[in-house]
Amino acid sequence: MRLCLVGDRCGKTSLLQRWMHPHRPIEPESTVAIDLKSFSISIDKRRVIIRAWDCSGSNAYDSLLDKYIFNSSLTLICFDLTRMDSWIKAQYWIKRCQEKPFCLIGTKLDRESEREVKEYTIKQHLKEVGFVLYHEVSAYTGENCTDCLQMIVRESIRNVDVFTVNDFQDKSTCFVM
Ligand SMILES: Nc1nc2c(ncn2[C@@H]2O[C@H](COP(=O)(O)OP(=O)(O)OP(=O)(O)O)[C@@H](O)[C@H]2O)c(=O)[nH]1
Ligand SMILES: [Mg+2]
Repeated sequence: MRLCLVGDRCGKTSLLQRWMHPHRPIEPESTVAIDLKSFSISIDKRRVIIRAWDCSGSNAYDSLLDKYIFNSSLTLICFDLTRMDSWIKAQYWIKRCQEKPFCLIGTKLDRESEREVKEYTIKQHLKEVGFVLYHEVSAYTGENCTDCLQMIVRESIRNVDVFTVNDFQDKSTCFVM
């Protein structure tokens, strides 16, 4: 399954680190251009391989990202719940990704007291653009991270073909392309 993470400097790499290594401390470094990360998740007795394009939040790379978005099963549009400018950038990505499936993710839920983007504002906007998946997570505490990933994978499995690779002894192994 191919994911593409976009959004400004809001915690995309940290979220991926949390998904890949649930028990390790987060050690993010600002991403230069685009990183490819691969990991797997067990879901409904299947092993799903995930390949994630982790895109830099710097505006300098925005023009390069169309082909990664186009070639992904799902784009994860991320934004920082504690910064209004991050939400404005997310709205830009929502407009740009409207032709493809996407999911919206609000980060830094652990800083709820500093929240600038109200849930009501987000939901109103989502109503205007039609139904999209929306999650709020904290990579720091791990809150909602696993649930969010499971829902993303389940939703993608419903939308794309699933191939069982016959070469594998374990017939429960599935690759979602
Ligand atoms: N409080 C809090 N801070 C976070 C969380 N996730 C990330 N951060 C902080 O947010 C900053 C950016 O994190 P990154 O994971 O590098 O963000 P990014 O979106 O990958 O950034 P770029 O690669 O530059 O686009 C770092 O200082 C992180 O420590 C979180 O869940 N809670
Ligand atoms: Mg990054």
